[in-house]
Amino acid sequence: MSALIPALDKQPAKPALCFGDTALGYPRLAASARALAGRLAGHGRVAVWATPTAETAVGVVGALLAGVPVVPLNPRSGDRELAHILADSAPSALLTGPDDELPETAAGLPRITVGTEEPADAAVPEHMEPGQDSVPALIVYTSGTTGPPKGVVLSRRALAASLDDVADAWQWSADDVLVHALPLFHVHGLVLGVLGPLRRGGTVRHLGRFTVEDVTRALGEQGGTMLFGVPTMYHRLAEAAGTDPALAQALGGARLLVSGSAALPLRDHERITSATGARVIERYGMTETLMNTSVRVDGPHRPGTVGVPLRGVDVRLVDDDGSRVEASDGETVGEIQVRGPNLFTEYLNRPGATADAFAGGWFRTGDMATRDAEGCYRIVGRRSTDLIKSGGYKIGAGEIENCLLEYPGVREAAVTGVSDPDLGERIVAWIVPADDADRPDAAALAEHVAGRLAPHKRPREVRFTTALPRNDMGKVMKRELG
Ligand code: MCA
Ligand code: AMP
Repeated sequence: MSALIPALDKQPAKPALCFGDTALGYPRLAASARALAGRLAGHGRVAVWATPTAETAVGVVGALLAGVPVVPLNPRSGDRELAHILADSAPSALLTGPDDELPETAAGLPRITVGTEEPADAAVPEHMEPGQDSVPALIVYTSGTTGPPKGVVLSRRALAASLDDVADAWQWSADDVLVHALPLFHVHGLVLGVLGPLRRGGTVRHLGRFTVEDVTRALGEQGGTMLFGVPTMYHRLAEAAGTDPALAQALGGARLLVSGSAALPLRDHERITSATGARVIERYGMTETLMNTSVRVDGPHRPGTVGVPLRGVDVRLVDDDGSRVEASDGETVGEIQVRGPNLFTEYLNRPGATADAFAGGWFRTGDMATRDAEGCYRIVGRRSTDLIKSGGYKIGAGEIENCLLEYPGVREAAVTGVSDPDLGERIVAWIVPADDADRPDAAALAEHVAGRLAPHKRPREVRFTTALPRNDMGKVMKRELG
């Protein structure tokens, strides 16, 4: 019996995974994942080329069955980012689909092609899923304020606890068909969006890429019951819903619309509700903590808040001098700190960073919030201006600044997140050119960052200046930019 995904053994008669025209039932998912698990014996850690495909999902499930930790890779990672993640996590093989083309940086790794065609009755080895819940399951890379991304080690226990907590808050059941178009190299799309439905014994329908038309079809004629998305996606749905009756009907008919990864502006909440009658609920999570709070299906509807702590998660607010904020007045701001079985184990290879992230057993999220009389949390900002959330992706300013500084003709660089109606924040690069009469080309700077790090980390705007505002210590005062 699979402890993480019991439906692999029970095999309910329904699709488990739908990606475009590919649909896998539970018997075929189980057979394909077990066949892969058999091939993974002896591997210490593997990476997966996390395209939005059934192969990625089967690859992750197979590795979980084998007890082999998986590192999901963004297939659009630039050479520098990919080289860093591969060197840091040192996988012994790379799981790919049959047709994936790999860049040179990844081409040296032994490749294991994942199949999804294993016949349901194939004689494949029984899985070897480990018993201990503390065994690492996933290592997900996430950006920090400075330096390259860190690998967040997530145990089997953390995945199971968090998925069961949100199921409790959302009354998520085997009857739900989850629709989404999220990337599979982050927690939102992979853990909530793929392992979530599989743990419930339900169905996931992945759209490959986000379009309003595909959301309409998937929630409408294809019978989806839940939608997960980042605020940028809900913003685009809100823009369209007022003039698109089919979309409004599809959204209005869904059992649950859930937004997360960044704040959904009140205006988008209101536009969706007025066009469709449906309400979007927000939940708050982080790669290191998985899910912490959510508006509950059976609780008060509080748009603009991220709801109440999930069952099993301790949440507190702490002020600047480290004392606990006791007020539940909707006004007093403190840093959100979290404790519970949902937390990560460590940052891979970084004991110092792991120790720094905790205060007396509580994980310091860096998110600032208030709590109201009903216990609902409202996120009001972040401790650091060096963390940017754009399109739901967390992006570290320092990493982009270092990359920009390598570009010929750049003397100084600072990166900020500027409010943007579609992306939440858009990345702006402030550049002091070495020669103001011969400025580097803005599009070439964006291309440089996209190619070295990742396309979503590229500056959407470049502003040239003759000097950056600095304090007496020489630190750039980012709040003065813009
Ligand atoms: C553009 N493109 C480029 C360049 N410019 N490619 C290379 N070089 C360039 N200079 C390509 C892009 O790759 C993309 O290709 C297309 O052009 C459009 O890119 P872009 O404008 O960046 O996309 P977008 O339209 O802005 O994307 C919006 C989005 C996306 C779909 C909402 O931001 C997204 O998927 N966000 C999800 C983030 C997420 O899952 N976060 C979870 C982490 P193409 O057109 O082929 O795609 S947070 C988390 O996990 C925690 C636990 C939580 O709480 O959830
Ligand atoms: P990541 O490190 O990519 O997992 O992003 C985690 C961060 O996303 C959190 O620390 C928050 O800043 C932000 N976040 C996630 N969900 C929400 C939400 N519903 N509202 C506001 N911010 C959110």
